[in-house]
Amino acid sequence: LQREEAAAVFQRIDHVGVAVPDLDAAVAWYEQTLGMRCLHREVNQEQGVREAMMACEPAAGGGLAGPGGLVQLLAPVSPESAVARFLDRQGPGLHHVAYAVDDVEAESARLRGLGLRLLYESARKGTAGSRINFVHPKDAGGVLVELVERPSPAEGRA
Ligand code: V0V
Ligand code: CO
Repeated sequence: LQREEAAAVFQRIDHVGVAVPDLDAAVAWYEQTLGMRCLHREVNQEQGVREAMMACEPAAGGGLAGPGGLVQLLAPVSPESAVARFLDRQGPGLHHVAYAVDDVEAESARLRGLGLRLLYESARKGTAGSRINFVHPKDAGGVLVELVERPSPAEGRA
């Protein structure tokens, strides 16, 4: 793998995921204590989460890709969800790092070709119309790595 090639596909950090037991309490804490803003809330049944996207500063243009970066607060929707298991095992805290890529299927295939385990055969629905897949934390230095393909502006903002 060429370093230039890897740098070209992992474009930037899209967001950092944080597991929390109580979403409303966490949103209030990030707003009131850290001065961050909640840009978006969503329930994703397939991923088993209620989530909130918090921005470090008012995003230029109001989009989800604010220049100050995003923290995704994740609370479980059921005791069987991945985030519930995480909270049971290690308590609240850093859960994943998500990187923006142009083409989540192509990037998943490239990483699979290097022998990394991708969690899904094909990308699934993520926040705000994005397509997502994950690299297993055991194949990524102990970090759950998310790949995010944002919808093009034309199809986005559903
Ligand atoms: C588990 N492990 C982790 C981890 N979760 N290590 C780092 N970060 C995490 N988040 C470790 C765990 O401590 C074990 O280590 C090992 O991996 C295997 O654990 P396991 O018993 O198989 O753990 P499970 O059953 O909890 O499964 C882990 C995976 C699961 C990653 C496979 O959490 C999963 O399917 N995640 C993908 C879906 C997800 O996380 N959705 C929520 C975000 P030892 O003890 O063996 O050393 S949704 C989202 O981000 C959205 C919607 C979005 O951004 O748009
Ligand atoms: Co995420």
